[in-house]
Amino acid sequence: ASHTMFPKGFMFGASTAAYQVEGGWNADGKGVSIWDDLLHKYPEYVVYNMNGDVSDDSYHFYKDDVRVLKEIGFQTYRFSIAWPRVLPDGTTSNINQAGIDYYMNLIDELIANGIEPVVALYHWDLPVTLQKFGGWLNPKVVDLFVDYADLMFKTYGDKVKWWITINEPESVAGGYGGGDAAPALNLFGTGDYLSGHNLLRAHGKTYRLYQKKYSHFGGKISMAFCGATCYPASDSPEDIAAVDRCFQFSFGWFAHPVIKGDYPPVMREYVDENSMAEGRDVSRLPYFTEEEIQEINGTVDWFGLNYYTSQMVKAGLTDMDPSLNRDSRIIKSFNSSWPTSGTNWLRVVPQGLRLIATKVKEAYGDIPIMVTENGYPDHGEHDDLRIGYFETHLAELRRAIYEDGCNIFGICIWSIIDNFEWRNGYTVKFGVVNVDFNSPNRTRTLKNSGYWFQHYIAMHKLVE
Ligand code: GCO
Repeated sequence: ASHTMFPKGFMFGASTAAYQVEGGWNADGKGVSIWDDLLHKYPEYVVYNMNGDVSDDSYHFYKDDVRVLKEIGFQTYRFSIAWPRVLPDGTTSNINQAGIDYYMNLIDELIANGIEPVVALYHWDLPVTLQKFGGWLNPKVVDLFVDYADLMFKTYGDKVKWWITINEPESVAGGYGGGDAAPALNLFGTGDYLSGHNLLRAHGKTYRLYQKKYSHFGGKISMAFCGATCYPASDSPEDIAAVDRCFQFSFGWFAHPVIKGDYPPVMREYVDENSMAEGRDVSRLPYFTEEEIQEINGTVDWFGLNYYTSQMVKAGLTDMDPSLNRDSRIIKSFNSSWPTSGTNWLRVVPQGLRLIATKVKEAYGDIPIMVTENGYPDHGEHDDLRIGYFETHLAELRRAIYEDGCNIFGICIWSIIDNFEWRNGYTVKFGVVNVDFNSPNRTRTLKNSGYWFQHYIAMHKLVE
């Protein structure tokens, strides 16, 4: 077979997240999320005081989303459920039927159009009622998440076969440790590890619950992992070791526990050592009990991989921002030859996608991989650069499949429509479909990249 095509059965899809597209922030009984709360209290957190109150208004125009997905030919759609839309105060004692209906209608509309749903339970919008007692810092949230997941599996489990518990746990933890996300807490080196610990517990318990109560549905569960894809700044053994730490402190932080039962040894060693040097009695990186290890070990059926860009790394502490690399002792930069994009954190490095797929295989074996995010940001004009981005990344993906034997069965690009890009608001656009934010019904129209995908996917359907 020619390797200009993907293997038969390979799935092409697109992604969104509730807060980024839905709007309807208080419609029909929805509760307030930590993103609603943060941006209502501190509008200046986002450029031009933008927020997700209305956004693409997918809450009202989800049929238009399905229409463009279908027009392009996407076979899967990855979206997230807003926890406070279905459970306004975060607990199952108060169910918002309008919210339940919204996702049921969306799922039914997708299935009626031959598009398979891939559903994330948590893409960062915690009910603010739970943040009031610490949010993910509080182990009680673990059980509330499991109750929420239980209701979602019960309600949608006969229709949804692909589940993601947590999207980018590292980014969620960042929200507690100085990262760019709600609840925007600055507990670097403590809040991040503790919230991450509870995310892992929540994931493990949710997986076991599904096994016990819902395995007859035959669904498959994962997380969408993110992290840094790193190239060594030099051939020195120190920089080569830094590349491994770069992987273990990002992807490994969450993937290692759910696949091997505990944190990566190098992360344990470095954080323990620093904690001791700080005169602490116990490590800032919490420990799992033996029982928790049993529960968490082996709880992903597939590997959700988010990839956008890569980094150059070298070993060392920096005095620019000591907090950021205090534990991992790596210094990141971009290779100056990598093309820039419409946002400062993303350089175009297609070969990094192949590299990270092979790293995942090397670290975790033959687990099936779906690329759950990959995309190119611009300011709305240079959409041909987006086409180039996808063309080269998809070529690297085929190399990973055919030349490196990686078990990659699909991709969901980011994103189907332009949407609320967190602190960049609506100024940075990732959609293959344009949204007219001045029109009341948020008119969606395909960009060049949308038409390009339409052709690309149609060609692929010829594969036998
Ligand atoms: C995520 C993402 C998306 C972003 C995308 C582009 O899952 O990480 O943050 O929500 O919009 O990655 O930045």
